[in-house]
Order: sequence, then C-alpha cells, then structure tokens
Amino acid sequence: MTSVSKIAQWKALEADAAGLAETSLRGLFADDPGRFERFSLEAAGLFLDYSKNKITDAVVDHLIALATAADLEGARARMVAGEAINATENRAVLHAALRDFAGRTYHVGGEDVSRLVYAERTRMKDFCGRVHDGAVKGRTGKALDTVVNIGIGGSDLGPLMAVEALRPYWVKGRRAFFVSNVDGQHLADTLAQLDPETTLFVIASKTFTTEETLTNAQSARAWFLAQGGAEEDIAKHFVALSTNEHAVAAFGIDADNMFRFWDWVGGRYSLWSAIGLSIALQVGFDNFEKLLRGAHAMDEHFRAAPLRENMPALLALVGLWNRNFMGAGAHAVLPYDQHLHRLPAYLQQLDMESNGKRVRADGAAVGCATGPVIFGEPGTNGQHAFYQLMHQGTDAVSADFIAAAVSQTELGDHHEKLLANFLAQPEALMRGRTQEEAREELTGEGRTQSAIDRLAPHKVFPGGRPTNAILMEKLTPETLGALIALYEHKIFCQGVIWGINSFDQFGVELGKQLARTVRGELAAIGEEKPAARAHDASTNGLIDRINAIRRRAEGN
Ligand code: G6Q
Repeated sequence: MTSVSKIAQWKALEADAAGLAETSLRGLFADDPGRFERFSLEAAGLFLDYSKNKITDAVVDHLIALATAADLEGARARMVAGEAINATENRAVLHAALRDFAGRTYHVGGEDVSRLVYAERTRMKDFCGRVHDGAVKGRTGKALDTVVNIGIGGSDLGPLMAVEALRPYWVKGRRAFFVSNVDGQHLADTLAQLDPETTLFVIASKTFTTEETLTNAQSARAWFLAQGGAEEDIAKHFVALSTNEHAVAAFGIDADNMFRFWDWVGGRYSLWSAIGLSIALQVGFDNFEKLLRGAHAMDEHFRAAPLRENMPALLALVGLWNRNFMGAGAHAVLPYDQHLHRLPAYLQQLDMESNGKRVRADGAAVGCATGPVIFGEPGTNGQHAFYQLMHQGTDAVSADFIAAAVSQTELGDHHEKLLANFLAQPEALMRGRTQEEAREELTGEGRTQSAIDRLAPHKVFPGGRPTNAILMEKLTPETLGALIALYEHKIFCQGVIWGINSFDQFGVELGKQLARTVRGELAAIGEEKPAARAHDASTNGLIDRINAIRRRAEGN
C-alpha cells in the first residue's frame, strides 16, 4: 500500500493548487456564471452548495480520480457487504444495516444480522409504546415520564444531539436528561430535578465497562434506593442498552430490561441502534423511525450515486482538498439553528475520533495531514466570538454553514434575520475586502487621509476562505437523519482516501487505562497516602498537592 500522497493523482492536485495560487475565489465566481449550478447538488432532502471552495472543474476531476485510485467505490461495497473493514478490531461496520428499509439482508460471519436488528427494534417500539401509554409503571404505580440517559461518548453525544434537535417533536409532558461526566456534579445536579417515582434510568454502554458510566449508574442506583426504592424495584426503573449481557446482569439489570446491539456498531455510529432508545422515548418511536428513514435515504444515495454526483463523496473530497492542498487545519461546523446546538460536539467526536489518525490501516505513516480539528457553535453566536479568526486570522479555516429555510418555530422576523446571516457570512468569507475597498469605505465615512492610511490594513479581509452551505427545507426527523448519515459517509470516504481505519479509537482507550493507575494513588478525603513516585515529576507533584489539599479540606 503506497501513501496516497505519493500517487500521480495527488501530484496533479498539488499542481492544481500551485496553479491557483494567484487566482481569487471571488475571481472564479466573476468569471463563471454557471459555478453555483455546477458545484451544487441535492439528495435525501438536503441541498449542498460547495461552489464557495477554491475548486475548478479540473480540481474536481483530479479529486474524483484520486478517490477512484484509492478504490473508494470498492471500499464502499466492502463496507455494505459486511466485511471486517475495521481491521484492527476485526469487526464489520454495518450501522447502515440498522436503518435499512429496502429489505436487504446483511451478514456478519455468516449470520443474517438484519433479523436481529428488526427483532430488537420491535422490542424498542413495544417498550416505547408501553412507557408512553403508562403501561410501564414505576414502583408506586405511577407512569414514567422522565428518562435519564447515563452514558458517555458515543453512548451520549448522538442521542443528546438528536433529542435537542427534535425539540418540537417531544412527546408532551416527557422530560429527558443526559448524564455523562464522571464529575459527580453532573449527576447530582440532575438528580435534584427528579422524582424517583416517575424516573427511568437508561444505562447506555456498549461495553458496560466504562468507568464514568458505571460510576454514574451505581450512584443513580444508590440514590434510587435511598429515596425509598427497594432492590426488587430496580427492574422497574433501570434499563440497559449494551452489547455485554454478562456485565449488564452483573450490574443487576435482567435480560428483559436490556436492549441489545452488536460489535459491528461503532460507539459513535450507534444512535441508530438500541442506543437511540432515549431519543425514541422522548420524540416517540414513529419519529425515531423517521430519523432512521432519513439516514436510509442518504445511504441509498451514497451507495448508488456516481462519485461526481455523490453528496458524501463530494463533501469529503472538497474537505480533503481544503485540508491537504489549501492548508486548512481546522474545520468549523456552523448550524444556523439553535436546536442543532450539540451538532458541533457530536461531529467533533464523529470526525476527530474516526480520522484523527497518523498511521494507515497497514501500520505505516500516512504521509499527509489527516482529519482537521473540528469545532463550532450555532450561528449567529459564533459570529460574535471566533469568526474574527476565520475572517482575518493567519490560518485558513474551512466551514460548513447549515440551515433550514423554514424554522421549526417561526417567531416574527427572527428566521429571516438568521438566514440573512447564514448567507452573508460565507459571502464575506469568500469575497473578502481589498485595500481599495477598505479605503473607499473609510473615505465614504469621511475619514481623514491619515486615518485612512492607519486603518485600511486592519479593514482588509483576504477572502478565499472555503465554505459549504447545507440547506434543508426544515429540520425534521428525516432531514436530521440524512444530515448525520451525510457526515458519517463523508468521514468514511476521507478515511478510505487517506488509507486509515476510521473505525477504531485506541486514543480513547488510552484514557480509560491511564486513569485507573492514578486513581489508586489519589487519596480519599482524609486518607494518608505516601507520595506517589511512579510518574513523571509533574504528575507526582500534582498528586501530592491534591492529596495534601484534600487532607486539609477534611480537617476544616
Ligand atoms: C465511540 C467511542 C467512545 C465510546 C465511549 C463509551 O466510538 O468508542 O466514545 O462510545 O467510550 O463507551 P461505552 O458505550 O462502551 O460505554
């Protein structure tokens, strides 16, 4: 396997980038009235405009050739065929099977997993129905109107993001909370808002070994018992979402209260599985199924459309162009939609955990930059914060602007104002402002010549900052599903071209190991512990200091 940066198609793109060095994006628009039509497309209820990237037809041709040389189409076929493309963990990658409505069968190790998926989804549907109509009762006979999802990472970010995004679809009278952090304040602050008689704890953990989740789950259990619940009432108030039946049983949750998924569902790709139970409970199972159907529509597009008309592939390719040839080390996710306020955090995990890798699947160095730093905030809030750097900073930052033409919640002229910003910011990032324009503007303001000379450099914007616009009619369960699937496939395509395995996460596992060692060296409050010596001087010094402060605090 050769590093992608060594092949002829890569060299062609390097030559394209060099050839465009003196060309402005503004100029590309001025010279080509058909640019928007050519560099935009529609799929699964989403419209993508990628014309505000510094690309030409030749660049797109060379990007497609690069993807073809990397056998993107072959990799796509291998993924949907259930091959163990997650080679480091020897696992298939079949989250698309969780939302297949085309009647396809998917096999893993000879087993038809489509039947398992359907059976588990039916159990979820049945459970949601019984919770919603009050047939599932708490220990005192009351209906359960509150869900607390206890999970972290992939077992938290997806469901939380989707529940927030679908706020107008919430089942009336229901409440959902998400507890992820091992910081006890997260759980304590949540418990303070709960009625133990009407609360259902959903313990979401693929492995059911994650320290944060098990600690929170044990504390929630202790709280439930302290509030008057008995051991035999646990079954009425705790359910588990997991792949690990033994660990779930050891925690004290019986098989009837467990919803299963499988090792071929990656944590950050799991909201479509039993991990979506908290979504289904909050927005209703029908809306959860619509979310799956929206993702399925994007899957169908992704698997069938030729690369040149393939939205995830094109989004991946312009992203790769910006990352590897235009020097953009960071990528902003900017939803102009308050209900998508957790989308940047969700995509941060999806992208950075998948493509934040420095070796190829065969263990050799990648040889080029891989996944960018992902960050973001909802518009317009980000405009009053970090957009300054995007407009005038020294580093190129690419961005996705995301909006719905119709708001979920129309209120006066708020949405027109929001959309005006959604349109104006990418235009400004693309156009920039020249010296002459800056001077003209200052002259128009009646400034003196010396003020103009002094201020003009500060008012210059280089422009040419690459952005995509993703537009939908309205944020619905279907369009949200399509949007998430779009990003999943985009990330997959980039990983294939870079030659990395996007589906493992050894960096996450390191954190899980390291904390265990240090935990044994931190004293409980009031406990005397000898100074730890097993680490570097900095870690030892901090351990000693924390132990001393906690001993003192106990003394007070
Ligand atoms: C996701 C990662 C990671 C994982 C969490 C929680 O792809 O593997 O974020 O989701 O570490 O793991 P559990 O679901 O096993 O508790």
